[in-house]
Amino acid sequence: MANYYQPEIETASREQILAWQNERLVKQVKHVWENVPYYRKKMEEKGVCPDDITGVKDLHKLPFLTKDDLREAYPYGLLAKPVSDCVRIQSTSGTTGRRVVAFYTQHDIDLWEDCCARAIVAAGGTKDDVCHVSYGYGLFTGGPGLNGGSHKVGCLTLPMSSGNTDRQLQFMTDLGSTILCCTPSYAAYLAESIHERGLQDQIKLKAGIFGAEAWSEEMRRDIEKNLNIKAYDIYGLTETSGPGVSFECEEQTGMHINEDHFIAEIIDPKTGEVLPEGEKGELVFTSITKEAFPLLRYRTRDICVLSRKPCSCGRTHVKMSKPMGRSDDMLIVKGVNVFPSQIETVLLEQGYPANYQIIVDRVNNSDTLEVMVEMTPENFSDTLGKITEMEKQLVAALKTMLGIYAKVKLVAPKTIARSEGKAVRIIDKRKI
Ligand code: DLL
Repeated sequence: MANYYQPEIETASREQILAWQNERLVKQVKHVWENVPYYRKKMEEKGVCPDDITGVKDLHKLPFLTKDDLREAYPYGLLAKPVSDCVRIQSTSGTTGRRVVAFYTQHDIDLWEDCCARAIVAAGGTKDDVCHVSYGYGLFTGGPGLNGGSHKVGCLTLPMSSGNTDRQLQFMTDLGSTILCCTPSYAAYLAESIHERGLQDQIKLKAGIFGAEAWSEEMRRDIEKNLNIKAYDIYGLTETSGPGVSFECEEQTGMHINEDHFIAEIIDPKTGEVLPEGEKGELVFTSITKEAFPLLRYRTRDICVLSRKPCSCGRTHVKMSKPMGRSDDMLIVKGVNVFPSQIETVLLEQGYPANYQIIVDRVNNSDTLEVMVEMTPENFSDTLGKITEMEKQLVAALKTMLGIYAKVKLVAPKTIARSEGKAVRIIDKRKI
């Protein structure tokens, strides 16, 4: 028998959900029109005003919002409430140029935490659970989001953050953690560490809530087997609050989108045309309850499929498939968003040419990032010590830019194959 955190919402009739969406969308459009000059200008440019939006059927009339808009309006240009009404920011990893800062009122945080609480309850969580949160805390939304959800459910919350595996395992065994929240790659790594240390018998985990990066069904089976748990997917992005935009139920056949807070559309990424249900395309979200940082028709760049097939769990909210890729060149490595342009910026700053290749792989369930770079005729060296020194400098500069370790391999000038068409900059060997 399924458990719900907010049963009347999670199992509401389709008519009820549409009624909520219609009413909230109209209100949200007025809110941004009145409070965000940036939005008003975009709407005026498209010849739309709030009176044109009478419900979800008119959504397609609104302009799209993109990451470029967020960058242009950075930092306060899309804020729809006075700063004095905001109580928190969260942000994505990335350089200043790419950074996304999301703002929250206390009400926004409250609703976000409800969404995360729904995910925890769907994974079997109750107030008797010990919820071990190993997503990063701080600017990243993973830790704070699941932490808040866990409080709402009433679980004993362990705000572990990521890293320090010995400490993770000590708390997990001493306090009897029953639900693990982290990236799937970290879950796989923790599973391996548990087996290496022979701690299997001391682990009480029953469920895991894993997201923030792509993971395959194969990886799910491995984690479930190695940790002896049921592994649930969770999706979200900083722009729309963070984790909890959608989450898996016990059926494990896609993630229910919290449609009382977000309207989802699938569009053709090339033409922007809205696609019918069941077709694969780019996911677009409109947040209809957020006060401080509302998004109208935000293009996520995540490619997926929506399904309204009835779900055996009793939830009525639409399901999205696992994201199957992206319509831009963003890579997610160890849960961190990496743009090839960031890597290129570092290389050019350090005096290297833009002849490079980024190789991403998954070794022992953990992502690896390697950058192969050509030396220039000027800085070329065939002395091992000198090359090692140059590689070290680049590793440090990349770490500063990306926040994660990237292995660097320097090669002789003109070694990397030139392509006749678009340069092949990224080789992603992960099977997803
Ligand atoms: O990753 C929020 C999050 C935290 C989600 C914890 C789930 C758990 P960002 O750092 O802004 O936010 O990255 C958002 O990550 O557009 C997707 O491309 C990817 N992503 C998030 N969840 C999943 C998932 C958080 N379950 C970007 N499967 C999104 C595949 C995911 N990709």
